[in-house]
Amino acid sequence: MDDKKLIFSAIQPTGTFTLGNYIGAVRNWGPLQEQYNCIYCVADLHAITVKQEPAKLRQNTLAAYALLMACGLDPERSILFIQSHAHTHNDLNWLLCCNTQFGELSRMTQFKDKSQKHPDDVNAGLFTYPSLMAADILAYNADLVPVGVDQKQHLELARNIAQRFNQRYGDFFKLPEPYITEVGAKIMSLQDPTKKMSKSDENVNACILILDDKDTIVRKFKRAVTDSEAEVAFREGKDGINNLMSIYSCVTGKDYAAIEAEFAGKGYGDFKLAVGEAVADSLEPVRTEFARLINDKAYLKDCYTKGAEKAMKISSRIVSKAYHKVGFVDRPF
Ligand code: AQP
Repeated sequence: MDDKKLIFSAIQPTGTFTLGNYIGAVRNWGPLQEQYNCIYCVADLHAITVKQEPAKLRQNTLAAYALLMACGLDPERSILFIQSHAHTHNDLNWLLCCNTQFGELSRMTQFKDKSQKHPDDVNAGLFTYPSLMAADILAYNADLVPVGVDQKQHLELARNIAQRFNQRYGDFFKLPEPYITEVGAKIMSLQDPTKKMSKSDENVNACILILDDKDTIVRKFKRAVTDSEAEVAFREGKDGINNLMSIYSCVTGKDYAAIEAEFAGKGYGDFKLAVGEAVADSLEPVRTEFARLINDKAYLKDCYTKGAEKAMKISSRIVSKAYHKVGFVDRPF
């Protein structure tokens, strides 16, 4: 690789991407290919920290891979692969687990949220998720990690783990920096705007899936929870409207003042319709490209095979060095 900075990011195939995943993360990944060396993966290992139906997981993983391409990731310009195809992530995870404290993992908001959501399956993988996430990033010595604001805490932990490893074994890992866009870093649920929009939300009206058709998108926005006022304005206490304004701003490029002026004297109904239509229109090219790609399984396989080969080439060198640092006898093969 040349001297461009290296970007790493990943997304779980726990369902079709939401508008939150798209605005907060994935749609920003394509343009980064211009300036950086980029490595992106479909994080199927992370997905099984919550129960998944095997056939559905396989299907969702391929769909997520095709969706990343439909959202602008080019497998010729980026390394685009499926996480479980690079065993180096798990190899490094063990070293990092042994450099991660129980207390640190217990403080993770995602662990607390997900263990509350799935009280019958608070498994060790869910607990050590941030260590595997650190391994994903450190296996490539990535400089920057584009994520939504909800992942910032995990990234800070990844830096602490890397720092601890470096202190014990000598400088080795780069400390990765988060790369978070200003607007749209956290898109909230349409049904409970105090909660983030999530793929795995059981309420179908809470999230916009990027493959939803236009009618569905418009209908979901019409049902979005707002407040009892009627003024389209961005202010404290108006969580629902603030969320819709942030979404509208992200897809149209208009700032809040322009949006307030556009909807002055109009009701929430007009505003919700405008947001729905703008979102649906902006997602149309993604839907069309996805429909084309998902039917070309041979092409997808060729892309993810080459992606895994490239990912393994970089990460196996770094992970072997980390194994050596820790004091393991070098692998004979
Ligand atoms: N609501 C959101 N707003 C902005 N960014 C978001 N991201 C997720 N939700 C929002 C960003 O999307 C990227 C990929 O996320 P992920 O699939 O790895 O895991 P997640 O954060 O747990 O996403 P979900 O949709 O909530 O999945 P489930 O329901 O399976 O847990 C990350 O960069 C994340 O910041």
